[in-house]
Amino acid sequence: MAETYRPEWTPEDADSRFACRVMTGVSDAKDGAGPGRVSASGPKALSVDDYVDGVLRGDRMILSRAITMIESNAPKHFGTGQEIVGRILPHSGRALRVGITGVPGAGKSTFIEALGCLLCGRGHRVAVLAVDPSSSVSRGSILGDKTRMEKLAREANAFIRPSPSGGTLGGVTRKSRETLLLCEAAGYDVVLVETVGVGQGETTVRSMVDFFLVIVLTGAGDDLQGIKKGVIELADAILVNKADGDNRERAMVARADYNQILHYLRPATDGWATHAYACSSVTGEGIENIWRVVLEFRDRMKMSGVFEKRRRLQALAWVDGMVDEHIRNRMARNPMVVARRKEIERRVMAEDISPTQAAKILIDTVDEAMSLKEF
Ligand SMILES: Nc1nc2c(ncn2[C@@H]2O[C@H](COP(=O)(O)OP(=O)(O)O)[C@@H](O)[C@H]2O)c(=O)[nH]1
Ligand SMILES: [Mg+2]
Repeated sequence: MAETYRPEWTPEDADSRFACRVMTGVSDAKDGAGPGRVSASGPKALSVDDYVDGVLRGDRMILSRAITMIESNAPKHFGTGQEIVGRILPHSGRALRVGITGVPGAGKSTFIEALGCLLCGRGHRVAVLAVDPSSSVSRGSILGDKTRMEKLAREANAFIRPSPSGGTLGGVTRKSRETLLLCEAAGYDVVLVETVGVGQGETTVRSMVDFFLVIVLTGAGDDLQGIKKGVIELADAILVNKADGDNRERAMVARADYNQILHYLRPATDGWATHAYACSSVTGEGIENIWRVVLEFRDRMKMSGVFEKRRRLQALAWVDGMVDEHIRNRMARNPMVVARRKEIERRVMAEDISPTQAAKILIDTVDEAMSLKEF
């Protein structure tokens, strides 16, 4: 019974002497973990078949564990994760995918809760995902404030999943995309993807959703400066939130201002004119209307073929992303490349060689490793 396993947080370069090994415990229902909860000794290992069947059945516990597998940075989980994704892929693609961005405090989580509850009430199954490529640096997780979605979290037809933490931008992007596909295979027909309006979040999310919504605020005078023009250009709709109480009038003014600006911008989606709308995520006013806009977008873009074409292009970007990530991981793990990289770092810092020379040396090392099939 001396079975051990290598925990996910074991450093990637740790060899067999790495001290930390975890004993596989004994599952015991009497440990107080309660039904449906993972006991302290850890969950029972599942086969790929178990994962696939569980996800397709809509089993939330298994869906969560499959996502954890996909998010794992441990090389041995990667293969299993990819196998699961490959198997569920034919069952994915059926949800309407909506990305939501906005500066912190704009009301994204509150809006998602209001919209999510509305949609659950209409019989939809709603998955909420978060993408935060900056979290590895800032350690701030946007759905860490899950409490803000208390009502939605209680809905049997809602599934809420925070952002995968750590890893490269490419890694976070792939993991989020694959999580989205798993949710679809599990029967969620609306996927809402939240991202913070900082860093690479918006472009990442734009690359995996059908409709992209930018939530904005009215504020003291600087209404329109607060938001990057580049983000507005990605939007299929601008939503001025917090249009309630004293703020209602100002929200209407901001909406009109945004509409004026949008008039001069190239729309994000061919054949669709991006407009600004107002809502209150607290009173619920305007929430139904924005959903109507999303549905109209879906119907019209499906009719014109733009919807399908965007999805194909996104699939292609996914392929490129996976290859990039794979190559990066290989580089990070290859002993030859790692050793050379350390040496280069020293020499560049000492201005002993130029960045161009340094890059050439490293590239040659990668080429050499590849030809030795060590890569
Ligand atoms: N009055 C009002 N407050 C709101 C509205 N939406 C969000 N808020 C508040 O704004 C704050 C930030 O909201 P949150 O959803 O966490 O923003 P996020 O950072 O974009 O996710 C919270 O205190 C919310 O209660 C709204 O429509 N009206
Ligand atoms: Mg939030």
